[in-house]
Amino acid sequence: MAKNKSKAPKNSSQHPMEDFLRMDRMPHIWCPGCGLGTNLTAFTEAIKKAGIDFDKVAVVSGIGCTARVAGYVKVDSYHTTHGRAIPFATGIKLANRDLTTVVISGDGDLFAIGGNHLIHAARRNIDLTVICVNNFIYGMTGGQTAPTTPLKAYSSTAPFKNYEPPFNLVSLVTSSGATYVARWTSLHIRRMTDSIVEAVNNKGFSFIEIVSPCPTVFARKNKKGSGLDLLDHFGKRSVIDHSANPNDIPMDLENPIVCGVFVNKPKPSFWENVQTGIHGEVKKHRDYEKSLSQE
Ligand SMILES: Cc1ncc(C[n+]2csc(CCOP(=O)(O)OP(=O)(O)O)c2C)c(N)n1
Ligand code: SF4
Ligand SMILES: [Mg+2]
Repeated sequence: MAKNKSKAPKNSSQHPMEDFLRMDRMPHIWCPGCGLGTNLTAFTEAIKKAGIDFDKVAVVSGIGCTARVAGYVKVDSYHTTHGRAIPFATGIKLANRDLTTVVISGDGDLFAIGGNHLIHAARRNIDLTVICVNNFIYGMTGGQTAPTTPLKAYSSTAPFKNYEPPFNLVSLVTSSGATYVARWTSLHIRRMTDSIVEAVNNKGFSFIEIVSPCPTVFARKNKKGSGLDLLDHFGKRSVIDHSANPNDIPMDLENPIVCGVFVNKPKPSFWENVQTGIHGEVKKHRDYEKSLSQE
């Protein structure tokens, strides 16, 4: 792929990320201490590191605080409707196969309203990278319970605690067929960056969960302190174990947050399968027609 056209800052007053952000959209809406700025930095660093031209990247988001990323990156980007980032991205990828297509969205967007699209894109091994920022809650809309809210956590819709077990995101996407699956926290900046490089290079469905602090809603409702306190908490609780079975590493409030790359097993993507299949079938059909004309 072509090298990206990133340059060093032109002068000392230029922000180091100016080449990759829509500066006319600044200041952003994210709260102080939110993990989203760090996660976005890791993403842009990863694209630079992968040597991918930013003109060859498409970013697609649904709706939510995380989904605002689509409005801030200076690439072709689409801020779609709630839960619909994956079908939108699938269309982009199938029509423009040289575009590195990345979905960046929240846990609620991708696993609640968008859950069906997600599991089927994984099953089909569509060549997408999906980065899910898991802050355990619907951040943008005021902290309602999400499918990721830990058991016995508080939310604005669970004032007496949540009694629904959460999804284990890495287990769900692995069993659905994803060919690259990783989990990191916003504290693991370098590992997260390297993982995004691997994910965009995988020619199939790649999924990265980023466990990320939401100080304004999740931490406040659960008395977890500031964004920095949450990062400290993630740092103390996380362990890296690439050999962990995704089914055995649920996310809850007490146990270790097991991070790592759990799946990296490329297999033919949906497009490759269709191409191979259609070429074979067309040849069979032509051979058959030829045989008829020779009778
Ligand atoms: C069809 C529809 N239903 C509900 C909403 C309201 N809504 C907007 S964002 C959101 C939740 C976002 O949560 P998440 O994806 O976890 O993102 P976060 O804000 O936490 O980053 C909801 C329910 C909407 N915009 N459209
Ligand atoms: S509400 Fe939470 S997720 Fe949204 S910007 Fe604020 S801290 Fe971040
Ligand atoms: Mg969320």
